[in-house]
Amino acid sequence: MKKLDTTMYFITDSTNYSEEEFLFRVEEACKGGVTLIQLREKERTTREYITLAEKVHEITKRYDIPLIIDDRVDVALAVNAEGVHVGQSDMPVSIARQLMGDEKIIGATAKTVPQAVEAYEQGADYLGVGAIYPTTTKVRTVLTSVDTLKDIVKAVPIKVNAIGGLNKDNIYILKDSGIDGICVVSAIMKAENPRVATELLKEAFYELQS
Ligand code: TZP
Ligand code: MG
Repeated sequence: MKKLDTTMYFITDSTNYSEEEFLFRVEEACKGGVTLIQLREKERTTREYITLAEKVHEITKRYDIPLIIDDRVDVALAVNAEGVHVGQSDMPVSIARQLMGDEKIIGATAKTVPQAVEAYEQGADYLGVGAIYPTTTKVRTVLTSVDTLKDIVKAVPIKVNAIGGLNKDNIYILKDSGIDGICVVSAIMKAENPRVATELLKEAFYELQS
């Protein structure tokens, strides 16, 4: 696996966009400097998921940004994506690791220290922890406190990203939390200009880390 950079992790949501507009936005985010991209599709058939993933992968490869597929190891393998992300009700990390091999990136969702430790022990490369703030993105989640986030950072040696309702104006609460990066959907996906939004968000995160 190439060195994993989770600093500015963009998770997509194609809902409400034409394919053309969606792919344009993904490419603009690439130009803005996202370091990792997750294709997250909840409504599509397997065939549709694969077709879209191939198109997104064509873009991300041009920018040398690893593509992570949400939930579906089969889709990740089918398009030779760089990794997969599994939640608590998806395939266990240990099985995903067996199927994907050692070279691929495996991410997991964790909301508690025991979940984080389990995912790490089973072979996860990074964790997404949240939701830190309430979110407008369609997801079944509960809020995770910044204290729990900090405990998770201390409990595992892998990368830990915060997620949920994050934008450039509210990430200040993550200062000194020890996280490696942030995951965002709306802050980039729904931005008037996804490229500029990515640049500003990245700048805000670097400022936070300094
Ligand atoms: N998991 C926890 S919150 C969330 C996911 C997938 C959605 C985050 O979306 P947004 O738009 O950045 O709040
Ligand atoms: Mg999932």
